[in-house]
Amino acid sequence: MKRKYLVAMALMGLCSGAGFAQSANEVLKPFGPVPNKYQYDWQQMEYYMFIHFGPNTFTDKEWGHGDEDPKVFNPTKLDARQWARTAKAAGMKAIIITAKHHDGFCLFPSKYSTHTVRESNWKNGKGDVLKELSAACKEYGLKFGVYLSPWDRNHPSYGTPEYNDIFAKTLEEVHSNYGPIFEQWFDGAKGEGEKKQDYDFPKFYKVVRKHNPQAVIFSDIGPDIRWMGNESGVAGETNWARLDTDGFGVGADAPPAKVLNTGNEDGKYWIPAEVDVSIRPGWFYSASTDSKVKTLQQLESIYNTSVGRNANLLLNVPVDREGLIHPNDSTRLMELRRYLDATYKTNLAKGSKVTASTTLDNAHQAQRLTDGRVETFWAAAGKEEKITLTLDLGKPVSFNRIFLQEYIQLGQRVRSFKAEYWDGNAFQPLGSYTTIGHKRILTFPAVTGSKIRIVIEGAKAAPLLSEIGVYKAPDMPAQ
Ligand code: FUL
Repeated sequence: MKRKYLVAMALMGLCSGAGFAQSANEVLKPFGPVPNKYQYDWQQMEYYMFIHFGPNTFTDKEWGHGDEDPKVFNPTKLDARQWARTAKAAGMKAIIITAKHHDGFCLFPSKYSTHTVRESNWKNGKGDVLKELSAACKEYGLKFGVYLSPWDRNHPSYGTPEYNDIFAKTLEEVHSNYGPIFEQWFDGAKGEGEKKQDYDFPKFYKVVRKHNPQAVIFSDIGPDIRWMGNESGVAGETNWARLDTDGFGVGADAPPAKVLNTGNEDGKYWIPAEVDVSIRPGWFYSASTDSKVKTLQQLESIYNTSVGRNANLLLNVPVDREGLIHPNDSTRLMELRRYLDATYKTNLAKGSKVTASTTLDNAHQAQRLTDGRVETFWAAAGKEEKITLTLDLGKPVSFNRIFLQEYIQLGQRVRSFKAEYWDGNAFQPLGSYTTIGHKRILTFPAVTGSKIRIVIEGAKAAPLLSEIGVYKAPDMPAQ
């Protein structure tokens, strides 16, 4: 009896140390926290625009004091359709604008402030930037999002208990008048040594959920999307979409930047990272940075260290004093678009023969990895120690990018893997890597190979991958 039991165990691979087979129910059950529908939809967006605009644009400041004359805000040719057209042509999926930055100035005629577009000369005080931009986004099929800074250096009630009500009402104005809103951005910056104010975030979240239940809420620690700990565009090489937030807060109370950068491997909540970075040295427009717009090389690198590291990219393109996106910025955005299109036009893995050392069942065959659909996936038959996926390209092909995607709807599972290519004689290493998540882009100098091998060396549960792509990025044009 005992012997039979051991034989059966060995047959199932249970004793072998090579891992163990699991039932489909086990493999396909969510592992740890998983994205809700809105977080999942948000993750598919990958790349969208941030716009910083307000009195700072006209005073050449990054942080306005709140005592600026509202009349300084006077764009002469403001055209929100030009912004939306540019974002669309850049391949971005949305625009998030600073409806209210730290100086308190509202880009809409708020009832709860006397420091708004209404007090400016722009359109004789009759203008409303949010109205124009939300309409332009609809026209161009883009989603619309808002940044509102809780820190307010202008509002007289800031620093008193009433301020939380005022801020909640301001949020309500925005969320009830300009929706649908896909993302609410809460800034963690808060003037140290200035007036003290404890923010009532639960109250603010309630307002957002009531009017735009589909909106994802961003702050240092979520609840839906987290900051990734720096403003240079570089998410952690290891990047879990999970975070432990119990006992933490926004700003000074946030987890260390290093933790936000990588997430927590066993974090209790699904809180993926968003990379916010500016195309110029500052967040607001300044003529002094016209010649300092990031290069194509820098932008592609940022794309790889954000979208390519399981994060979404929120790229700031500040509007200038005329109320337009400056040609230097839009030229660069188009260069990046062309470069990415040229890179990802042809998936060299399409049509290749894909095999796996383990496969759960017919419905989850390795061939699914190249069907171009994130909804279908290959599933391993269990959490084995070493799992090999081999792509036979049929002939030697030159490539310098590989991307992989996990089927994140059932959790983030892969913790380490390596990539290799067949040079005709042997498998040669491309590199060793850690997490995958929604998307991982591997970049390396071009190699020529007829096969690619992905070896998953560590997984927290049976790995589920939806896509693998192989590409050749063109040479960077001389800068
Ligand atoms: C920071 C702010 O202080 C900057 O001005 C900018 O808005 C950036 C996106 O977030 O915390």
